[in-house]
Amino acid sequence: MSNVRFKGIIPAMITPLTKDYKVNMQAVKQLLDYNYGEGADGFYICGTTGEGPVLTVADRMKTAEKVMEYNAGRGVIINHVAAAGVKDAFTLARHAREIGCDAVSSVVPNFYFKHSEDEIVEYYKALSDAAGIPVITYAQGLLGDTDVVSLMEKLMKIDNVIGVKFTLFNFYDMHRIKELCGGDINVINGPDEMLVCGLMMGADAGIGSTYNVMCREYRRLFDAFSAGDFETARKQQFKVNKIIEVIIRHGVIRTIKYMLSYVGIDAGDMSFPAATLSQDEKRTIRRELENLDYFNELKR
Ligand code: MN9
Repeated sequence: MSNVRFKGIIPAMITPLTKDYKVNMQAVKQLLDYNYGEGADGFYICGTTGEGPVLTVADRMKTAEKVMEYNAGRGVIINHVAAAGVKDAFTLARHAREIGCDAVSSVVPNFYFKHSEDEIVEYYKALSDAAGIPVITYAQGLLGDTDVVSLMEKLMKIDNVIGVKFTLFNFYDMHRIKELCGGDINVINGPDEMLVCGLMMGADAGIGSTYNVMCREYRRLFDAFSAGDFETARKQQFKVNKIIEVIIRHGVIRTIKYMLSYVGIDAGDMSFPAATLSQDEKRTIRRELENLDYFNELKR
């Protein structure tokens, strides 16, 4: 079977929270329904965007279970399981298999200590053993100065490891990774603001935070690219980037959560101790989005 299992547009699901920071399952369901309606191919859950590493293991399991139930086979579910304690990550990985997730994913260990290339390889071996389902590794800032191409070459030798979510900004490296295993490697673009670059350099799919609120636009981008219509793909990228600028300026997760209220989804605030958006900030965001003509389009 090909390693390239995941293609298309996969929102990195934000995790809706109630006022007392419990996961709001009703809003999880709404979020899935909404994004499938906008053309999503599946979801990446409990990642950075989903605040996974700051939720309790119990909350992560419950969220994953509910996602699997509501998803009802409509798309793929990749469950990010990294935790500060590796035992928790392995527990979450086993659980992901039990509930039928399509894959697990994990940033490199650890959130506090820098590990050598060999140690990172050992981690993914143990994770793959625990998971027993496909594993998407993760190239991002925690890698520090580790050579990502040589690391990926080693990781791809591990059973179950099928690819990488690439959230670095060196697309030359991305392409060198895509050339590994004769191209039989699932490379997934991380930076939403450069999805078109990632696709051009060989990415098979995109996983992104801002897809939660602009899935339809990314769908168009991806479909245009797949049809060889690079000019339309580029225009779509420039269109979403105007919104991304607003989102980044006001804080990615909190702004996306706020924007979801436009489509009737109460995603709440970011986990404590992140500050909630003030009424003033909300007004500013709304004004900035209205200036881009996006607000009305989003609401439809
Ligand atoms: O999942 C996200 N990266 C991280 C990918 O969370 C580290 C991106 O979607 C960014 O949030 C986005 C905005 O910079 O590109």
